[in-house]
Amino acid sequence: MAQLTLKKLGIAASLSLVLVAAGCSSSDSKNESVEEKLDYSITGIEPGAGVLQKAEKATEEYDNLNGWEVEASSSGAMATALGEAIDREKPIIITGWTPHWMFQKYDLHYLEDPKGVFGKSEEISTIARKGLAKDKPEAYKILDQFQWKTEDIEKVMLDIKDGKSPSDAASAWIKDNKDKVDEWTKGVQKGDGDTVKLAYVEWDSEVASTNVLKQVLEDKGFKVKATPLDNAVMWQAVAKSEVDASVSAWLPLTHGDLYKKYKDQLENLGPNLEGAKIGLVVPDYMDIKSIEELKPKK
Ligand code: PBE
Repeated sequence: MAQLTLKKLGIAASLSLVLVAAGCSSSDSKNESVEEKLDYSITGIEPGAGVLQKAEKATEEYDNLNGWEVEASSSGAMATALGEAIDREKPIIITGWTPHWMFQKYDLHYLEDPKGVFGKSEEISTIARKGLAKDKPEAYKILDQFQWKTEDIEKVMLDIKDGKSPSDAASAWIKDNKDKVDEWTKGVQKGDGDTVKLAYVEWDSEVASTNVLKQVLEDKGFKVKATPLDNAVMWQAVAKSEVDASVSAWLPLTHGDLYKKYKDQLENLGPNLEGAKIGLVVPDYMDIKSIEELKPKK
């Protein structure tokens, strides 16, 4: 009797093991397509970001993205999701951009975009309120002369990612790049405690650039107030002269709509960084090259 019970239990136990194993393999099946594993979803960032809006446009313009969703979140949450996916070699598609530390930390590539929804090459531009050149000519000169390269900004971004505070990362870069900073401040008289108001959005690239510029201005004797805003509000703040300037304007495409709306109410000082880019980005272990390869939702 006792033996029988044990035997029964044994059967029950092995049966449930089989069931558990079957359950596992059906939810984590090798047969599941990449699209199913992704749940037809693209990991996005802040709703106000140009790249997020373009990703939404892509789901409309590419027939093969029928049924796909772009999940808005934040730049930080996107970076965490990317890191976790990479740790487990899981598929993920993010809304990405260059310059960004993620390309130095991980092996990633942009998905080809044959329809050109994400544009080609972008520039990060400096925009200023009307009248700044007259009101604060020395600060204006620094803003106008500020320009650097992808490797410069990525160095600052990577330091921040690796734990430095944005202001420590900015001072370290400034210390190592005196020649570049000298170019930006060439011919500039000392600011006499004038306050310069900068607006930016808390994207990793803009945190880096704004912190560097803030310190360069402070080193020249200006007081700087840097205010993080939502993207559309940042553009509006410059247009309405509520702030003096921003180095976070992505053109021609990423913030093209905002530029069109406000271009007569502000001044475009031109690119501070060339060769920027936005698009859909995947880890290299995902065997996919183009947006067009993705399958629509069944
Ligand atoms: N970004 C970073 C911004 C511009 C800078 C690509 C996330 C955007 O998409 O609007």
